[in-house]
Amino acid sequence: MTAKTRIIQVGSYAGSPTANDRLARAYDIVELWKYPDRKAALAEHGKGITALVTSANYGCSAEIINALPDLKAICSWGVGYETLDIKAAHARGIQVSNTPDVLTDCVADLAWGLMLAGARRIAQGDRFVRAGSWGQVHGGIPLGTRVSGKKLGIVGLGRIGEAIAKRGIGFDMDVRYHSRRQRNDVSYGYEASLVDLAKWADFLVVATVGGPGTFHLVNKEVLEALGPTGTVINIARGPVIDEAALVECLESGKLGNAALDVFEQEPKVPDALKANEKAVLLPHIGSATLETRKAMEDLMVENLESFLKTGKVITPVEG
Ligand code: 8YV
Repeated sequence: MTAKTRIIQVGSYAGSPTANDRLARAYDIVELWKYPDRKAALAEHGKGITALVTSANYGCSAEIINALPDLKAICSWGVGYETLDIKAAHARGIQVSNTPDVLTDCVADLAWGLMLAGARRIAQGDRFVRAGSWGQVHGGIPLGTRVSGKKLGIVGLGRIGEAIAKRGIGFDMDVRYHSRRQRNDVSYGYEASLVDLAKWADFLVVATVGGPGTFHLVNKEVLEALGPTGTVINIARGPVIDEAALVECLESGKLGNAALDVFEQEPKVPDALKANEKAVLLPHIGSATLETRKAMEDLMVENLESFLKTGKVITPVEG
């Protein structure tokens, strides 16, 4: 029997029911999260290790990369990679893979769930019924806002942004977007200024990448431009929105509603948001369906296997 290949696993795949067992069956895993002193663990077990698996939330820092002299591939579970030090990896010729495409539809669906939940007060209505507050009169919570036929602004027209735009057309919405560059392969209206997009839009969906380049891109000025009848939806990364400004705008009535799957300091959610009926709050579940989590796991493992067999990952992160 040949010995199993030793790989490093940065964190436990709690959000992917079979990934830990599947990896453990096929590989000799160094379970990095179990060591209180990661540096010492890497020094003791890292030599000769060529592949590492991680996720969008655990990331892979330059500290880990530098502690692994033989590392050649980092295979991550998740599409976002702002937590992985791509520069440090590429400087050493280390390939990095993520899991694009397989989660696009489910994340776009959740953006829709949030949009409808915020506008039509679905979460608030559910709380109202559970609290036993519903009397005989129809309704009993404040009126919501129509979604169909409204103006949908999308921040970042990548794979997920485009899937959200497509769904907007199904809701007879007028769709425009803002991104660094205008795309010439789509017919949606382009706004070079995010403030102008927010002024125009009824619903502003944040679908851009995270990281320093988009930190607080949606600031007070953008939220105020969206205005008292506007709703901001975020399925991207928490830090893209200035959360303090968001709380202030919701409380002062300068912004209508917020529907959020991501937060600046997950899993911490500001009490002011929890207390606000105009906010819908979810625990980062954009990709959290059985089908998508399985597909993410498969693609992460396929990248790893491909690297070990052919020396090349399948879905490399460029850049
Ligand atoms: C994960 C994600 O749900 O793919 C990503 O970048 O953010 C999500 O798919 C997340 O990493 C879990 O916390």
